[in-house]
Amino acid sequence: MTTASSPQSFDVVIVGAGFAGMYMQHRIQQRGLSVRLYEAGSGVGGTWYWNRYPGARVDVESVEYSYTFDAELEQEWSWSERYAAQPELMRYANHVADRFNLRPNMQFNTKVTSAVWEEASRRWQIKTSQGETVSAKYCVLATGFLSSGSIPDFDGLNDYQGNKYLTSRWPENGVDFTGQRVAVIGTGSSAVQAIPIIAQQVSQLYVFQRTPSYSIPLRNCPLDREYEKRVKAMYPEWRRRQREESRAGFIALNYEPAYSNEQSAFAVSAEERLKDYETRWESGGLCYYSSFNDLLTNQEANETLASFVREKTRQRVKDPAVAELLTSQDYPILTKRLCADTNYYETYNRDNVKLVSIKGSRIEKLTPKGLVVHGEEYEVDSIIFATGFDAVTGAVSNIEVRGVNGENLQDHWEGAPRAYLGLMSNGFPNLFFLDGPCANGALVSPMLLSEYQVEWVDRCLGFLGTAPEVTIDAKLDAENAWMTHMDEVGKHTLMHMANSWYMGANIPGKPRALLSYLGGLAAYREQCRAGEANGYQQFAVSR
Ligand code: NA7
Repeated sequence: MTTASSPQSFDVVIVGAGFAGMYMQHRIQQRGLSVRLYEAGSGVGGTWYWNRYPGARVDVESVEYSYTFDAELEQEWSWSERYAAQPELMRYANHVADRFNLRPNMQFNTKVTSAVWEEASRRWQIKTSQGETVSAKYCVLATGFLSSGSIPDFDGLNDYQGNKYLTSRWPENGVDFTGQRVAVIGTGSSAVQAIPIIAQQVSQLYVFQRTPSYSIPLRNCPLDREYEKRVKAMYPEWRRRQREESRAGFIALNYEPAYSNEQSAFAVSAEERLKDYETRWESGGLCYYSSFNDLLTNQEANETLASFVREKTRQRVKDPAVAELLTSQDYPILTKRLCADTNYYETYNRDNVKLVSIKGSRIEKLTPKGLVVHGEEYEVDSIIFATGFDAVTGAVSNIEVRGVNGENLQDHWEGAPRAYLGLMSNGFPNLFFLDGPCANGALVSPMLLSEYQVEWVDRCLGFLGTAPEVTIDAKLDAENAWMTHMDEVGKHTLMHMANSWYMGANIPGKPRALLSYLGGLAAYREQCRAGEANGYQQFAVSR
């Protein structure tokens, strides 16, 4: 019974109403357990709720980037475009929340500020920004790996008197840049999507590029209804292929690949290789992730694709000097997130767009009127920070999480996050991560990964049963072995050659460490299956 002095109690508290948190909640509700989901935003959708910048859209085909767990949902929902834009993804998230009756157990505009394990009750004591304390037998952190937006600590940041916008916290009612002089800092996925649209409104756009991305044309279009019919008829088989055969959790359905992660780039002739790259270029999007199997492990193989993409890029840009800046990548392709764009490079052919390279240099300072680079001041009405995220660990580190003996999760993660299968950290019983560190969020479609993890956690709760004091904790040995395996797999890739968010290298002071498992979805599923086999022997279960 809850009294004025005892906290409200739930079987499960979930943090985050993105796609992972929503599905987790659905499974918990189906299990008949009590659940409360806390969400900082005022609605569902997670990353799509916050990232409303112009041009925001998914770059995995929508028929693949959607829930797979409910056949009726799959059949009834119809996407309007090959790659849905943010508003449509929000409609989908809201549809799911209503269809599965999730809202009554959700509390919006509420951040979880701390989660502290109480040994005596074997429960999590959870505090929120609304001043509540609740208790939960299980806590699931579905906080997302790209949710803690980052603005670098530029000199003079607060001196600037114009408008400041962060792509990942875009104003709900949009922004009209008509006639303005605007600066965009950053050229990652968000900037690559936003720049072509913003350029059409502004009088002058300055893009400040530190590291050029590699970008492939997205080739978005209205969703062909015949194609949709074909997909819907074949969904069970295609979903199986996504889960069991793909490395990345998507198979680029539109493109029936000749080579699908099964052979080296050098197992075919140069002509055949080029033909594959050309076909994928025409198909668009991220389908290079399912190309040859050594692109991420062999620098020479990687260069065959990188040089192909650089050459294609040069053809899109009229001014050779600008093209040179846009193709001066000094890291292997795919070791930073590949971008997929609509007219990104062509935008630099406009008279009102200027690319300013700060490679090897930096933004010196912000002034009341603009920003200074190479000693030159650029006066602007607005600055857009497309500067990325404190990825993977950022959102979790904003919560004070204390486990057994009061150990702080951040101390346990000092140097690098640690989590067995990316699901649980030793010393933090009954606490699960979804789409968190040490799983393969970096290179696997988050939709597929989080669905799999949710189902894993759900099965685990079924195994544990309903005894009130039951606990589960990843054994330290298992966690250590997983970290060793993760490093082993990562070591054989080229990932360490780029300063990416995959490596925590985009945030000054963040320890440089591989944050994701790079073994591919099928291998990850296999490891997770092994982790639950034999009665969860890699876990300490106490009843
Ligand atoms: P990204 O991909 O991390 O891009 C951030 C961009 O901001 C990138 O070009 C950075 O350059 C740039 N940046 C960051 N800090 C600075 C400073 N101090 N000065 C200049 N430029 C800076 O974030 P996005 O939001 O675009 O995309 C994130 C993910 O969302 C993406 O991977 C997809 O999974 C979807 P850098 O490359 O670090 O030199």
